[in-house]
Amino acid sequence: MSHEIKLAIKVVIIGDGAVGKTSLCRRFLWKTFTHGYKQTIGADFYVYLWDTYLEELNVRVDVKWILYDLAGQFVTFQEIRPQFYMGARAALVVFDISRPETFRSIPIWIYEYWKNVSGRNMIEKRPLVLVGNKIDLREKVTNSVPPEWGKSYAEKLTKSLGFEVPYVETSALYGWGVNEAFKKLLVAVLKYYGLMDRLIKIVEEK
Ligand code: G3D
Ligand code: MG
Repeated sequence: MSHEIKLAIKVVIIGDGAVGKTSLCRRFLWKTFTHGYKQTIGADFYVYLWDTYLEELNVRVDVKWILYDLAGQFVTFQEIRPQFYMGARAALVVFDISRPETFRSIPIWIYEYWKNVSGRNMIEKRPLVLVGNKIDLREKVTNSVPPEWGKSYAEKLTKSLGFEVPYVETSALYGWGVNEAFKKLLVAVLKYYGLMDRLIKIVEEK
């Protein structure tokens, strides 16, 4: 018999403009979703119910994803930035493998996420998944970011943080790796907040 847990997770999708944040959300949300566009807060906001199965634990997880997707107006957005991040349990930090400068911005985005997430003006190092998007363009550009760069940066973060930061490559265009990115994000959240241990206990007790 499998077990079921339910949880709601607020996630921020961050990274430079045009790396594919909105496309990744849309690709992930293909089944059922509600979409409320809030121009005044400079972000798109989606709620998506995702019923998934974690093979390792024989557990069904019923997730309510609350996705905050930063819209284009970078400058206008500066003042309300803290509200966007506040309370996020995790982040998808996205770059475009066909534009190396978007990879170099990653530390700035991570810092901004950690700085604003607690709402108490202090750094709180919460979980994230690093996403290299647009891998369908890898053969088409000359100076693409190789997979090793993404992997090695995620490994560096993992070592310094003491919790795993996965690296996933995606193509929002073709749907490659998108579900995997969200599954890794889910496991990262379960591990970081101690829910994985509780789940293992529940499964073992049965
Ligand atoms: P953003 O939300 O991060 O700003 P968008 O990015 O999702 O709006 O995407 C920016 C552009 O990149 C769009 O181009 C989109 O179609 C394209 N794009 C997003 N993901 C992929 C991908 O995986 N592969 C490729 N080849 N293109 C992608 P347009 O020209 O449609 O505005
Ligand atoms: Mg967008």
